[in-house]
Amino acid sequence: MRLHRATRGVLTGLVLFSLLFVALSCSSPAPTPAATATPSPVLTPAPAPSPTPSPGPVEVQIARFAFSPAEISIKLGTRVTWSNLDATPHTITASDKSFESGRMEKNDSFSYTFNSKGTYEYVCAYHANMKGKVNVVE
Ligand SMILES: [Cu+2]
Repeated sequence: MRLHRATRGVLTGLVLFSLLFVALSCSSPAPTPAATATPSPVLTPAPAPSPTPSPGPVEVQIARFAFSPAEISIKLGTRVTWSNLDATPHTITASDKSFESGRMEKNDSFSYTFNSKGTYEYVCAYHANMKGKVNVVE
């Protein structure tokens, strides 16, 4: 009898507790504060590269024992960069000796800025059949 009463008491407690819980959860929702507009860090765009009046650089690849493109026409003051993609070493050797890269291993690059008008022929010092030409115009 005592046990039964105790059980009833526990059950009543449970019911009351659940009711209380339901009542609490059903109570009118407290006004949640509007999400405060925290100033998120503004991503400032990277400064635009200053306009360069000089013509852009020109790339020439050295691949499979050939210059590509083999002949280019550029404006005065243009910087040309040759990159050796071959596993074999090459050179950029001007016929008039105005520029000379020296031995270029794979992935080496060599740059030269053409500040005089004219036609520049060049070869690879190791492979005479590798020929290239740079036409420098105004
Ligand atoms: Cu070569």
